[in-house]
Amino acid sequence: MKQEHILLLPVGLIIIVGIAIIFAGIPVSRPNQVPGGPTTLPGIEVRSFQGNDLSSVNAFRENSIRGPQQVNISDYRLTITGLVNTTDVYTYDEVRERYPHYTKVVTLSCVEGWDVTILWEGVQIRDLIRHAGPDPRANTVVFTAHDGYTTSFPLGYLMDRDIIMAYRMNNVTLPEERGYPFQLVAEDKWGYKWIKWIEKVELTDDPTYRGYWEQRGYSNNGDLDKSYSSR
Ligand SMILES: Nc1nc2c(c(=O)[nH]1)N[C@H]1C(S)=C(S)[C@@H](COP(=O)(O)O)O[C@H]1N2
Ligand SMILES: [Mo]
Repeated sequence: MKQEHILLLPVGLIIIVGIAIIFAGIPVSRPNQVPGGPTTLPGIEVRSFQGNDLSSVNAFRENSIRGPQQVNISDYRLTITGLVNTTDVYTYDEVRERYPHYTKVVTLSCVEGWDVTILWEGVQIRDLIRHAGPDPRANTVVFTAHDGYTTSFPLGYLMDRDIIMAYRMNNVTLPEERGYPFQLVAEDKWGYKWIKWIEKVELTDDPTYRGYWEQRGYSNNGDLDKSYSSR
């Protein structure tokens, strides 16, 4: 009896060491790992970033003119056209693969009195406009969305600043009701300038163009630090 007990220790150790050797030899998969960088796992919404508390991607009031739009991504095309050297037409993947990505925490404020602070990720719209090559006569950019919504900006606002066209918010893909595939992060502008479900970006020489809400009494510049009423 005594001898059997003494044998248990080395036998147990051999089994444990054996299991450890087997597991050490099995390669562990590391998705999306950048050498030396963190492993990014998709699908988890972040709620704070560099000291900023972020709103949830679900903390919005859905008040779009025709409700949430369902964009079929295999049919989806983004067109940059109008007063440009060449009209560019992109698929969803082409936009994300061909241009550098940027992230930024920006607050969206709606004229209804609510706001949300979100970590946005996307491409800079000026990179796409530059690629199309603005004609010297162009001074205005009109955006059109899947629901027929439109809004416009001075060309200078989009070219002189870091204006993001977002495809992710808080590290998750834009949900359908938040503008999938793309929403413009129109910094320092009222929420009605943050066009969702963007399909067309058209350069024009008509600074008097008025978008959907702008035709209904909201200011054309949409500047946050000014009244949104154009009357
Ligand atoms: N295509 C489209 N974009 C739109 C709208 C819309 O009705 N259609 N509403 C605008 C308004 S008034 C606001 S406040 C913001 C709200 O964005 P959210 O729905 O993601 O919160 O979207 C803007 N972009
Ligand atoms: Mo709004």
